[in-house]
Amino acid sequence: MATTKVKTICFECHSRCGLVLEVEGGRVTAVHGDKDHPHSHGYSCPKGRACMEIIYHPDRITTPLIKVGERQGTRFEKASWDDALGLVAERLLASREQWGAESVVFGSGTTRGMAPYINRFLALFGSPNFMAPSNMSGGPLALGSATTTGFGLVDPDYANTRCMLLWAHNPENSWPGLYLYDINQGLKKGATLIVVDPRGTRFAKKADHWLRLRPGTDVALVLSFIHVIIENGLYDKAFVEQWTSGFDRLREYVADFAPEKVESITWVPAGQIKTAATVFATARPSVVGPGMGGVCQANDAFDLTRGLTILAAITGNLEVPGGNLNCTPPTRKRSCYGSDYDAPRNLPPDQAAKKLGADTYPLFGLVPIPCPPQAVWPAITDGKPYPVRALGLFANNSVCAYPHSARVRSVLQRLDFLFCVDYFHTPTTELADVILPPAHWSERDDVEDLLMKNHLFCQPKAVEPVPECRDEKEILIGLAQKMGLTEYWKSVTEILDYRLEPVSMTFAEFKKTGVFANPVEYKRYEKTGRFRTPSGKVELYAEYLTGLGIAPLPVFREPDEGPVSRPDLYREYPLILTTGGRNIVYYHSSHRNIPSLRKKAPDPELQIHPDTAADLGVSEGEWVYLATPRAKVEIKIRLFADIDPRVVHAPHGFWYGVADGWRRLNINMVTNDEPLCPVTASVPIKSLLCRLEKMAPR
Ligand SMILES: Nc1nc2c(c(=O)[nH]1)N[C@H]1C(S)=C(S)[C@@H](COP(=O)(O)OP(=O)(O)OC[C@H]3O[C@@H](n4cnc5c(=O)[nH]c(N)nc54)[C@H](O)[C@@H]3O)O[C@H]1N2
Ligand SMILES: Nc1nc2c(c(=O)[nH]1)N[C@H]1C(S)=C(S)[C@@H](COP(=O)(O)OP(=O)(O)OC[C@H]3O[C@@H](n4cnc5c(=O)[nH]c(N)nc54)[C@H](O)[C@@H]3O)O[C@H]1N2
Ligand code: SF4
Ligand SMILES: [Mo]
Repeated sequence: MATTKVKTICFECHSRCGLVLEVEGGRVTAVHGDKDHPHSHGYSCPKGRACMEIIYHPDRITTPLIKVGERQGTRFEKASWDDALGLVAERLLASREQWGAESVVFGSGTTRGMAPYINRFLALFGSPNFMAPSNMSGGPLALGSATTTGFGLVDPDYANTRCMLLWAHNPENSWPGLYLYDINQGLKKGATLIVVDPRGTRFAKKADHWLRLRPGTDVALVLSFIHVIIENGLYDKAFVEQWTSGFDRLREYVADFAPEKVESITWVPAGQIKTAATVFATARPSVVGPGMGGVCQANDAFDLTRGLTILAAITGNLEVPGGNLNCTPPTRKRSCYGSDYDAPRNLPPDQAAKKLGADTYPLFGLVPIPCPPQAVWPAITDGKPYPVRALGLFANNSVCAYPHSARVRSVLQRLDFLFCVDYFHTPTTELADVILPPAHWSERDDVEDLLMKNHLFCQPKAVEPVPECRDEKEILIGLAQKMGLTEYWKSVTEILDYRLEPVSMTFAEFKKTGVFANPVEYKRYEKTGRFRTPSGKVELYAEYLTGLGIAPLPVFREPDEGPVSRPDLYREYPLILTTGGRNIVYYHSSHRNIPSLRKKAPDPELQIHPDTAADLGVSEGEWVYLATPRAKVEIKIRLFADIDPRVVHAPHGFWYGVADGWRRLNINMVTNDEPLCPVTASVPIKSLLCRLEKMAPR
């Protein structure tokens, strides 16, 4: 049989490597890395290589399903697309009729590129409410850096740097296709590596300087870096003078964060703080590489991301080769999170103002960032600030992904109507009234530009969808038609041509080249004469934020559930718990049902120092209960010497294959969803308290 090869973009994770799929008889038969891809350079990981197991999985949902019998039950019957979409349309329209358009929320997990299509739909329907976990992912980073410099700190130029500072970031597991090649280039050329991480990841262990901090104390540490740099006159004086505002206020403020004092807060020896800060400031160009887990999952996430941005700024590393670049996707307003589609921006002001979260978190009303799930829950349970009665979830396992799972599950049960779009059954789809089966990324045409530096990629489908799965864009088109949203796009081609308009290409034309890049611009502020901030300068002291009730300088806040804030609780729960360090074989709660991947990491494993394990009388491979004030879960002991004896780490996303797995194995049963970061709604899932309890032998 003839084999064809299709170059496309993988979407098993956000790295979006270039892959070449071999196709035979209409099926994907082999997968290779694409050597020509400008980021991944031929790399592929086990998840991407396992995509055939996903596409042709015996459990894949391949027809629409409608719940029958008890609403709290789990019985579904196969339905036609016409009937399923008809039912969804009817229920959404009924909700709008009774409670207003804002009572309907569409949500997505890591969005899988769906944000534009969902937002446009919502705008035409009349709801400002697109929900996503940006508040525990890239959102705080975007907000903290954009309020300081006018752009996100998301484009580190690792390949050309002399010093890389990986802060709460383990790109080897989390973003290999996007960053690994560049990092290795930089390291080969002799760049110094600094890693700030409570765990000895492979990168931490090979770093020149590994700062093993107490989880959740990052803001104190970054303020101490800034202290050392200012105190010793190591900042870029010309840049600070010309391009920043509020330097004197910053200098005065950080005087209080001497390394000796910060050592007692962060557990990082003062000498190490001084050395790392000095190396970072003097190596130049240096680059800050912020993670999205560690820096975006804390009660002071906004302050941390601001602090990191200030660090890059005062050392003269903004928009310079080897520093933190300011890349713009070629499609600009029509990029993945572009303002073109943003539902609130396309609604009348009074309707836009209803965006959930905007009243509590003022910045959310100003920028195209999704509603935090934690702002949606009270609307479902208590009708606050108004009732939300219907929810549609695209690529999101809310019950397992979001903190405090028991609460999330009971919130979802309170809805009048829930529909889910997912490849597989999950503890979330179980609660749905309707389940719709989406096409896999290899089965759908799309364009990719979220966090793709200055690139835009074509993702042509390699094969037709497994019958009767459907491209989610077509699902939305079908739904729009049923609901009379006549202004919605009419075909996938029309959608993709629309997105490509800014680069003057049609999708058919783009397929021939596959990649489009804008040239990287350096020091754009010199050409325009300003940073895109209210003062036109880098806001070291952001006076304008005080008007929104936000502190003008980054404030360190102790983790609310930690040894310092809650000594009482610490006596009962004497271990600090951090969660969700990425594993290369899994994407969040996905992939546990893929045999080749599960084999590599079959169980949730608690990383714990051998001395602590010995003290507690637990040993390698033993199953124990991990308890927090909320609940307890089952987890397997994995001795791990490269962690402070007072800290443990638990992975997230386990549930599959065990009866009641969402309750028994899922770490989010024990995490908390309050109190949140008051500016970004970030959730504190990287620093909590826990204890271990012995289990009767199995
Ligand atoms: N404790 C703890 N919890 C965390 C984190 C942590 O660090 N610690 N991290 C958080 C973060 S940063 C995030 S972003 C969230 C992510 O949370 P989610 O995005 O909800 O997580 P996933 O498990 O990747 O995806 C959910 C579902 O999407 C389905 N899916 C995959 N691809 C597609 C597709 O193309 N279309 C459709 N319709 N479905 C698809 C999968 O089958 C899966 O069931 O988790 C958060 N949860
Ligand atoms: N394979 C795989 N890749 C993924 C994902 C996945 O689920 N699987 N998820 C994707 C998503 S949505 C996201 S948001 C990114 C996240 O990407 P990253 O932020 O790079 O990933 P994490 O592993 O969550 O966190 C990075 C490191 O932070 C450390 N850390 C934990 N607590 C703290 C702390 O308090 N302070 C500091 N400084 N460090 C801490 C952890 O030990 C970990 O090694 O990954 C993306 N890539
Ligand atoms: S790292 Fe793996 S899953 Fe992620 S895009 Fe690359 S091949 Fe796909
Ligand atoms: Mo994320």
